[in-house]
Amino acid sequence: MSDTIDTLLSEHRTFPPSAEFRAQANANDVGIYERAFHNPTGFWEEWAEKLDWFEKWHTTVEFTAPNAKWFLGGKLNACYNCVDRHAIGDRANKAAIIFEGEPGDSRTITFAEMKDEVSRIANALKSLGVKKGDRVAIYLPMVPELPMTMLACARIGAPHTVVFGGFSADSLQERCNDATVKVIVTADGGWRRGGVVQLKKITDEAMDLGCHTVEKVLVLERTGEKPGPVTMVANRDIAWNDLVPQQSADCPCEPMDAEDLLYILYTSGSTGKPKGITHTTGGYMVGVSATSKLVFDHKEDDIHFCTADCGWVTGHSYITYGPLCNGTTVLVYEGAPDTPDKDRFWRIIEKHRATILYTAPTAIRTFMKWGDEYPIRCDLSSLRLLGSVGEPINPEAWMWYHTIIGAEKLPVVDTWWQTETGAIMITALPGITTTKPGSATHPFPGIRVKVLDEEGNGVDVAGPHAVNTPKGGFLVLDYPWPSMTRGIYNDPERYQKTYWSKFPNTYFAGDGIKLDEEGYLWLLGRVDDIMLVAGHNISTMEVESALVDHPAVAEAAVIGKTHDVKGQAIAAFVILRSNYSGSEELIKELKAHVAHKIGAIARPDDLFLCAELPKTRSGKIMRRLLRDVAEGRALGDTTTLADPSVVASLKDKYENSEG
Ligand code: 6R9
Repeated sequence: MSDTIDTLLSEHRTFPPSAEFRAQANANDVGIYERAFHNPTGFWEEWAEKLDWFEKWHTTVEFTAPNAKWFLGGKLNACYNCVDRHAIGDRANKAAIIFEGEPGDSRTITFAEMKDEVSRIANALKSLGVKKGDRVAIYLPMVPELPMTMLACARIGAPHTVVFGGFSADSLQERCNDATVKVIVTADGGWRRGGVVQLKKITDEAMDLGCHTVEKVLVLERTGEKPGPVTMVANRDIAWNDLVPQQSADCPCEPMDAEDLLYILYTSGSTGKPKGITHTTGGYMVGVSATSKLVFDHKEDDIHFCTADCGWVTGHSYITYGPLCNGTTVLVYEGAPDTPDKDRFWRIIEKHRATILYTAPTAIRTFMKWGDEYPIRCDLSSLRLLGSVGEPINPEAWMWYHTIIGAEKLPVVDTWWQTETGAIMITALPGITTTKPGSATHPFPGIRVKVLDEEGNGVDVAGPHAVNTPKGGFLVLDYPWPSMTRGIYNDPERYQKTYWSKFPNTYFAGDGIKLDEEGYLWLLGRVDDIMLVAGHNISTMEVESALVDHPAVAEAAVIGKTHDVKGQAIAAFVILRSNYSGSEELIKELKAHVAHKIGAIARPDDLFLCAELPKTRSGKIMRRLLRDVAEGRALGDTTTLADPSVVASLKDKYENSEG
């Protein structure tokens, strides 16, 4: 990105909160921004007061970039805050987790039952030799035992590292070795699209590759006889059922220092080995509980359905730690959104009367592609708030979410954050913010964002202030916040280099962003993806949104392809909605549509219709691989792809087409 990002698309639709929603909202006074801006430390302290501490902190924050410490001297336990304090009194018999398995089985676990079960798991881990400070890898399907094992680790002060159940033996091995893991908790398998992901078999492969520090493997039974009994290695593998149910339901919560490690979560990054992002206890819990309460407006009877897997940070912060810390019921689903049919999410909402839905743009665009009939035939009347996370949400996807799922009345909060930030950083507050489709709106109270150009000049943004100096550039943060990562596990140099070296004493998020004249923030995607076309910076996001704006288009991915004259030319990969079929005319029409929406400069040179796009396992489009396809190169690293065959067949078809 050379200087600032040209801002080409504009969006004029606005959606103020309804009077009804505003009246009942946890945050409905815009003064919250001003107060937090003038005294961010005081703002976070107020949220810290709502946690249960064994010992109060003496110093709220110490920050010397890149190292922050929060709530120094304070002692608390994350599991105590998520479980024990709700397991007494009125909430004891309230559902903590409502679980829906892919085959259709469901279970409800109350806070009181959860306290007993988490304590048994914690005692089982202790019996396997896990002590405070030891690392535990969790390689489980999305069943209640996954968040419960995370909490059991937190209970005894053993940092966990959750490895997504779709990752390979190599990935599991690499993570176990980097984190010098002592125990792996896994399952025989997990259900996915009617089949079984054989987690124990993959764990065995990882062990054969060499997980040098792993002593024991605890194996939950989930899929049973399918596809057959697992092999248990003597003196290493222990069946969950032979160990956990026999344990005492009494296990004290270890008093942890606010700065003690709570977990490590690996993020892949586009190149290089995965980074072990660390989070500590006090600041992280303050960040996730405050944002859960204000962004999702959690109330006592809410049922929070977050469709992420606990293998991603979203499942850590907005299934396990944030909602449960506030005593909110979470709805957990194990499987795929199209099993047995494409209405599964909507059936789950209908069945369990979910009130809040938090999902990703990739899912929303997939639902748009499948057609409206699936949600329309289900009763979604229990919903009262919708959230989005993971990628920029195109205005048309936002509108579909609002109209079809939200019945044109529910607030939509688009939340920008990262594994590294721990908690939501840029978002609407549903009782305060007038939203614009496609904009994540404003920094959360207490958060200060900067939009900087290449020279380091730019503007500060805190709260919803109207500005008359729109600006495009890099999203950075130079003010500490409680849930920020404490660094890359065992690699402070890489941490400094990756995030803190582009601008002095400033956290570089790696995303492009623009601030419009009304003070709204628009995420433009990863800066590595931004295109330079005939001297103009054009974000992939803007061209993709112009394409998705066309009624025939369900999903689009746009990249800059090397061009002799223009520097880069735009190539677009487009998935049509299910009721459209491709033709030369449609391709021409789509190119013209982009030129009409944005300007001739953004007209794609190539537009290629395809059935699928290469995505990471968490659903983010991998544009780097599309650049390889468009430029006729051998494909780069495809190990983080959900389905490597997608890009291989795309390459094949692309090379045999006119483009
Ligand atoms: C929570 C999560 C972080 C990256 C981030 C950005 C993209 C996430 C977004 C968004 C635009 C949003 N991202 N939320 N982009 N609008 N609302 O996804 O964490 O997996 O670490 O990814 O995701 O590019 O930098 P993580």
